[in-house]
Amino acid sequence: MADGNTLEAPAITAAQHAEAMRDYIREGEAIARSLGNRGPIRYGDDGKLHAEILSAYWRHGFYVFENVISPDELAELRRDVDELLERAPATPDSEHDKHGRPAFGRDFAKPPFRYAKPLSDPLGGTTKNKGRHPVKMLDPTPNQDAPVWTINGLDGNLQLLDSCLRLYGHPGLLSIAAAINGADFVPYNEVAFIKEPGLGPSVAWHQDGTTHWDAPDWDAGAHGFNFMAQLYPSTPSNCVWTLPGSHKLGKGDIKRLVAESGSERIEGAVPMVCEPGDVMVLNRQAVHGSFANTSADRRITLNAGFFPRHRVLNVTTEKLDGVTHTYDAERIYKRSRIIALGIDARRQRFPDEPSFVYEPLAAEQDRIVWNEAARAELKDYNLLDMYI
Ligand SMILES: O=C(O)CCC(=O)C(=O)O
Repeated sequence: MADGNTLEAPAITAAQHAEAMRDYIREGEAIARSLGNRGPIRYGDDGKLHAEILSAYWRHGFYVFENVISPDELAELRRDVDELLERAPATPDSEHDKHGRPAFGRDFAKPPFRYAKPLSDPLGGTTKNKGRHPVKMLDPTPNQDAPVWTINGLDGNLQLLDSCLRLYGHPGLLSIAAAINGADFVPYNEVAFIKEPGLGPSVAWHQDGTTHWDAPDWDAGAHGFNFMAQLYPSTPSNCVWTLPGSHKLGKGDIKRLVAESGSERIEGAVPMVCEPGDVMVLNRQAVHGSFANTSADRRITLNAGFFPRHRVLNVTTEKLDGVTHTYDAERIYKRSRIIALGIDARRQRFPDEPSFVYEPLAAEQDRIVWNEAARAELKDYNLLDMYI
């Protein structure tokens, strides 16, 4: 450790990086599988999310819900994401996709595609994202045939792909959001993390929350949670790792954790391994991150995040890009309508599935219809994203 922000590390190859991860992966995966925080969505006699699930979530800060997405829905999501990626600008500033056609998404207010250098760490040890990623991760040298850029994320999933909007209205997932954050839960953003084999960059260790750490009524759920829906195997080499229980301990000292561990491989952290179609819930206060993907396996994760309403109502703060916003009731109402749109989009596609009742908008749900006019309104909805 030279200055506390960077690891003193000589350039290493992707193969050496994978080798360095071997023991860490074996130990971490064994712990992860022994925690008792994975299984299908289950309900108690009261019709609410089973108390055992909630208790395991609050104990560890994450839970893996297995087999949430059916094989057909999963195939649709994968196909849609693949088609979208084919249409992405060939480089961050290009007007054309890699096939020479006009690229998709140049007309959105926020670029829908995020790019990074293969196996790099774009955030660690920088002041980006309000400086919440204090330590730089190892950035192995990519193989010689690697492209200059890799797409490592999407922003505003719900306006990019109808299949994402339909998944957003999933009754099981929304019932989990209500169980964790309360029936008046509030959405904040929907993004995707893409880690292509041999290319996917790291996401340096961090805690998501940026506002409520010193609040007198701070608690283990103060900054909400993220759903992370897995389209491909989420393996110890490509997945998000977390330090179980760290969501309960307040603002952690990541520099110290890395220093004490002697490397970026924080001791006690576990990989949140999932099968395709699983959806995990991760507390935004948990220490978490992902390593450069030097494995042969692709990971694509669809994130959708939610806050408890009372934690965001009338908060004025900077988003990660440094711009200040106030989240008043009007802003929350507009942003929450997207949940009702997702519920209707799903109802149209799966008419036999009981729909979720989103309490804040239950009286209006019948009038919130997914159609071409709603699609036009959805455009640039992510300008209303919120962040605490
Ligand atoms: O998916 C990943 O690699 C990182 C996800 C993450 O850090 C987040 O959602 O905050």
